[in-house]
Amino acid sequence: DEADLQRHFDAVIAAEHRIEPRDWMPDGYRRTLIRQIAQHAHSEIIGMQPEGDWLLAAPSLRRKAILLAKVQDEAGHGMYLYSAAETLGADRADLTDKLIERKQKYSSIFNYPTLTYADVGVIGWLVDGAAICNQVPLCRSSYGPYARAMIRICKEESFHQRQGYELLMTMMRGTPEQRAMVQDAVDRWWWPSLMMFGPPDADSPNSAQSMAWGIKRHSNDELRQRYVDMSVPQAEVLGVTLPDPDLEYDPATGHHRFGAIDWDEFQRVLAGDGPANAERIRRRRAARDDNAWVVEAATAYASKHGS
Ligand code: FAQ
Repeated sequence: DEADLQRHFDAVIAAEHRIEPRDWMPDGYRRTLIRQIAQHAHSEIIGMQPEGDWLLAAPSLRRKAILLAKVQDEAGHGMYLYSAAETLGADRADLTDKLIERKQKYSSIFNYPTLTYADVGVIGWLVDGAAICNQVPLCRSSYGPYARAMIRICKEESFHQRQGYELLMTMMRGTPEQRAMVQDAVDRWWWPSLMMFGPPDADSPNSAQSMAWGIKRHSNDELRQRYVDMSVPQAEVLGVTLPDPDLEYDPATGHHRFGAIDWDEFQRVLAGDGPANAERIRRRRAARDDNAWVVEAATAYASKHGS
């Protein structure tokens, strides 16, 4: 009966084994996973836009080839993640509709515009850096298909991060104008990148249950701290200043203290009022609607020829 199934589920979680699609799971566990995996998939797909904006203006053929490969990887990540959500009974077209109708979220970070080519480098360095910090522990998530998708995604994110850092290193060896461009991009992206980890632990309604289920392995604040500690020495090597006068190493804890995050800004962006929210959703809606004929044709073909 249900109590036996629940006991078995609890024992699998306690033993750090994986839950697989055909296993019994509590409704809340399924709902939480669909919510998080869908949000993650939507982030990858919407996340193609800020960098995609530079595909036609990349400064060289080499940079264009690199950027094209990275943006295509992001599409691939979205696909693995939608597949993982489908193993839980979700429907990909329905998830896309929920994104467009703003019933499901995507990461706040992709609601900021990319003003110069340095932004492409900073997205690789900081945004992919934050994504790795958050996602490496998800490779040990209790739900098998999600954990396995994360392994491949993290390998690709590590490469993305290095390409961003390399791009910035190249610009920092360039003209004073190029160095200023890098610093300006860092100034605009640093604080939003800290918000990627989610609200402070005390205001994070989902963390405790998600950690008890082994979906999340660390709290939002723990991962944010790890990211700050990781980024400070990288900023020094690059020769940029992180825009936080309170950022300071604390020898007593071995961690960097940092200034107060503007959580009002975070809430505004989540509510749909960030600099690029409307544009991101408008384009995603247009992509769905303009390409509906492809879906119709493929569906008709599959029903005639069997799939
Ligand atoms: N933006 O209770 P919590 C990438 C929502 S990386 C928007 O703490 P939870 C790679 C949260 O969903 C970015 N919403 O929630 C890339 C919840 O709302 P809900 C994607 C946020 O789930 C790089 C509410 O606030 N990565 O795409 C944000 O326990 C470059 C309360 O928060 C992932 O999604 C935010 N920043 O923890 C692509 C990683 N933070 O659903 C292209 C997987 C929180 O109740 C270019 N996700 N919210 O209505 C996670 O690890 C978790 O879901 C957290 C949030 C840590 C994001």
